[in-house]
Amino acid sequence: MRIRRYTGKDIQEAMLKVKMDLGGEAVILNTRKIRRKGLKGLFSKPLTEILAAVDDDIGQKRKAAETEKPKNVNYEKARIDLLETRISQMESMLKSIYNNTRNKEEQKVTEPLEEFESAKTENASLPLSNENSVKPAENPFSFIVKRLEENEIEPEVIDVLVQNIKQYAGNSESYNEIMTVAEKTVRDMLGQPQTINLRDDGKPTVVLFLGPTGVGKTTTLAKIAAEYSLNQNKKIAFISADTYRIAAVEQLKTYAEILNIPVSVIYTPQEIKEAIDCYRDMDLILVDTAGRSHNDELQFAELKALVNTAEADEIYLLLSCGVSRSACRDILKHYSFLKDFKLLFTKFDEVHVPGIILNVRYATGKPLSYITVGQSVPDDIEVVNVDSIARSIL
Ligand SMILES: Nc1nc2c(ncn2[C@@H]2O[C@H](COP(=O)(O)OP(=O)(O)OP(=O)(O)O)[C@@H](O)[C@H]2O)c(=O)[nH]1
Ligand SMILES: [Mg+2]
Repeated sequence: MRIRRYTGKDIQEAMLKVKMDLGGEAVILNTRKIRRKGLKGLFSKPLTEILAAVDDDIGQKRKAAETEKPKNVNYEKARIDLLETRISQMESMLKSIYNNTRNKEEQKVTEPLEEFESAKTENASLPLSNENSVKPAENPFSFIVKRLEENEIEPEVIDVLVQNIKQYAGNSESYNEIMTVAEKTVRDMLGQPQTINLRDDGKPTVVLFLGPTGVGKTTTLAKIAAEYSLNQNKKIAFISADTYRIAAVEQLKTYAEILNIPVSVIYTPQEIKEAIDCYRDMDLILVDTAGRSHNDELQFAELKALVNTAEADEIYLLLSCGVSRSACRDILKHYSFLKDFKLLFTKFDEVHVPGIILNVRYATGKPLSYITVGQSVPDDIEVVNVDSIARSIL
């Protein structure tokens, strides 16, 4: 048995060295992170060390074979082996993701009661001990209510959910069945997310971003612009209606420059029509608005005038996931003058509970859309994943 240590900047590099030296038959005895010696080590990333062994017989045969082969062929072979291993790992990962998604899709298309029935049959085929092993000691409804409360769901929403779950679950006493129904009920309440619906009559789609100060309007607009211009090859223009602060216009102009998107700045609500008209050859016009305090009546009146004059195709109301329930109720009251809008939640990365999403969705009945998960433009934005939110709420 030959035992050797190999180091690399990561596990892949160290494994490549093991394979090159000992071959595919090598056994990994241990892996650990180590630091380089001396001062340098304190400031650099740790290395990965692998302790590997190979049977002497195999080692001898390999040595003999090696002398017959040129060194670089050997190196290439090891690289190919490693790549093959990685590809097969990726294949099995993709397969399991595909199977999971397919199962969820199949669940999604079934009606509540049908799904409940199918959950019943699925669970019936499970060994009895399996169901018992996941069944908590407490009543499933107490558990559900506790989870909803922990996620800061409004009491009124909890009542509605529990009523619906009871209705769909009938007289079932099975924990698994009730939880399946509960998840489906929360998913139904969240509804399907809707993203920007581009017009198909050759005219640009005008989208307005509204929301409290600092919620992330400008950053989110830049993320969406990047997606549509870089990935979907759409022609985009920005309009900044945020003239309260010079810095705000500059912020948008910086994104516009990076993305090579034209910007115009308007100073009164009446100018918006003209600005939209200038961009009639574009696919998408994104309008950034000033973060106005909803407690400032004058500023808010101007915002209402802007909304009325713009006649935008879509309006996104941005809300930070970190806002308290009472502040959120107050914000929604002020924006209740909006008729049609979609809900866009920001700063999801800063919270631990997604309750606000369900609360606001219930209170407004408006569709969910995107969710932002960090400060990075353009990466930190996603379409709301209703399944994962429902799962995490329960
Ligand atoms: N952690 C986190 N920070 C975010 C997110 N989105 C935006 N921010 C940060 O929030 C701050 C305000 O973002 P802006 O885009 O300027 O917000 P705004 O709504 O345009 O602000 P006003 O124009 O002043 O009303 C910036 O520091 C952003 O980087 C997010 O999803 N997560
Ligand atoms: Mg802004």
